[in-house]
Amino acid sequence: MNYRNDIRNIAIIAHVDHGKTTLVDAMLKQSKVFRNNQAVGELIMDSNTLEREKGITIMSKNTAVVYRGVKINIIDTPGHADFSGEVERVISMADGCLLLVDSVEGPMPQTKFVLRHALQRGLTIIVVINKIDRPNSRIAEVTSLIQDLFLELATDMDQLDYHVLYADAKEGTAVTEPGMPGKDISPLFDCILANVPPPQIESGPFQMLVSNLDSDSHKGRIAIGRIWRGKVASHDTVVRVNADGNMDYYEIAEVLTYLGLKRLKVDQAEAGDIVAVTGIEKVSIGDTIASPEQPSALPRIEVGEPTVEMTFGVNTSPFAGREGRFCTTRQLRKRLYKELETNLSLRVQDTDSPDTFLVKGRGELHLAILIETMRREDYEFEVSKPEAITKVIDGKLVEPVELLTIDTSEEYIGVLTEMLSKRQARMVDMRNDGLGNIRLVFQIPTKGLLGFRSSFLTSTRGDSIMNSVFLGYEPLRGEIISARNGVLVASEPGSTITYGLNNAQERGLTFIEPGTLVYEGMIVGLNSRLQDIPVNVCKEKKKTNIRSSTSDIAVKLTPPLKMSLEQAIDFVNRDELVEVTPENIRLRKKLLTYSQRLRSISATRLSIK
Ligand SMILES: Nc1nc2c(ncn2[C@@H]2O[C@H](COP(=O)(O)OP(=O)(O)OP(=O)(O)O)[C@@H](O)[C@H]2O)c(=O)[nH]1
Ligand SMILES: [Mg+2]
Repeated sequence: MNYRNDIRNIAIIAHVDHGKTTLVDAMLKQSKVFRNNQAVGELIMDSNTLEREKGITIMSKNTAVVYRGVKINIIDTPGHADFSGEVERVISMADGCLLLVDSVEGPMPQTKFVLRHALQRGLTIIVVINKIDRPNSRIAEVTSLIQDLFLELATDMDQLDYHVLYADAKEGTAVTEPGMPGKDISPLFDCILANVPPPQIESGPFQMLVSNLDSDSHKGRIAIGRIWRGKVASHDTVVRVNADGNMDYYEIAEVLTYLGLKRLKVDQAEAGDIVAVTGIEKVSIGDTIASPEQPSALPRIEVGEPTVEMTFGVNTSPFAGREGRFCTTRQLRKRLYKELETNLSLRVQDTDSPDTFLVKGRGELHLAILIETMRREDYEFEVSKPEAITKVIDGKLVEPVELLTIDTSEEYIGVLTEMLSKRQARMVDMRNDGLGNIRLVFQIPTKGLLGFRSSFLTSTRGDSIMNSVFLGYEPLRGEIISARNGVLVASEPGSTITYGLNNAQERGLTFIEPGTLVYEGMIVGLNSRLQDIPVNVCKEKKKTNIRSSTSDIAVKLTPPLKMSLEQAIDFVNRDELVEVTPENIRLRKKLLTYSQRLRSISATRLSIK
């Protein structure tokens, strides 16, 4: 075995928001990959529009810096549990990981998930306690909690011998001892060079595993991955081995390596490096690209199973086809199946209805991001309420269960525990830091968590944080009765009028403004009672000849409650749908007319009897 001393490959892993992408900023800025006058901003690697809007990383991405003559390939990963598949997908390119932990929050559920994964793969871990500048940072306590986590998860003794650094990623500094004044990020670079093993390489013909895909309008599809054996140059003939073990031949067009935010064209690249190659039009993640001399496949990338499913269907509302460019079954189907090439933890299935597809993901956010992406690409479609995916293990029907962590204050303990017990949650831990900050930990079936986020945010007035990670499967328990109130349903099509909306506001909250086009069966508000009721929001005030002194005073409407896509998905019940178009997100009943809904209710009652 040989080593490439001129390279280190590291992945940055952590719980959501602990500062991974900010740390990459610091490494990039210090290694002077930008021109002096270049305005680069923050969270440089979060380049996708949705990532910038939401301030979270959704997709793993590669970059590289050179420090003391050594190239450090860096892989930034997302911290949100719904995108765990991204971490599982790229971690195989690395030999070491930087495990970031927020100096206030300490290790969180996703910290444990990613650390377990990295340790199982035998990667060298460097712990970086980040955000040490935060006023209430508790470095000593967090250090000991991390130690406990290693004791629990380590698969061999050597793994307990990890290095710890302390960073203020925002400032771009890292130190080896707490309390030391920070100068720059070089202690982190030095630690990486000294402790992360250089890539081991096998000699022999070329072999690489495709861990990521990109595309370019000129270069076509770009396959990204680590070279495990041999070398590759442009014009080389290679074999692609796909999931079924089938092989086809291609000629490599270009070989590119990473530096800063750029990909540089190189004559050739060798084992140990992370490269991007073009010219292989039909490549998928997990495929092996190898020399025809020895075209053996590397083990494919395994990612965890999806836990939540919902249907995506052709828009069947009376407004269908008005706002989107891609609205047909064929277009919807093609787009969904294309997503599978890069979104490894997603599954798509045809259903009995040719216009509807079952889409399975790792959580509501995972599916919501796909919906939002498609909407921005001009697709129009409808989606159902997300449901937890049950399966059969050893002849028993089981359902996914998650660990839910809530950081809140004392005053909300009562309301939260009551809400959660209705959702079949069981409290497993409660900690008070003595200052009124509480951390509650629950075990909860995924189905209980669906639809919880919006009521959580309203009942804690937005100042609590919730996080959940997949735990495993447990025998299926009974249904959860929906705690949501009924809805206000438009009874007539037309354009909404202040007068009609004002009448609706006497019944509950409304979701739309005057002048909005509605159709019969569209949901326009939330009732203050449990039943759904039809309301005519297009109703005009009757004109009379007699002017009354009071009734003509302009009515003042309460501003409507506008839902985001995620809130809309979280809100709907089984007999409802979310209509998604590039311009609007509408909520509707599946059955549009009042008489259809009445008939369906009496049919259900009859079948219960
Ligand atoms: N005070 C302080 N804030 C920091 C530090 N590092 C990051 N932040 C802030 O923490 C927030 C989250 O930072 P990100 O770098 O996006 O975190 P992340 O781990 O990449 O998040 P995900 O990719 O979504 O999991 C941002 O508002 C940063 O400005 C730090 O050292 N100190
Ligand atoms: Mg990030």
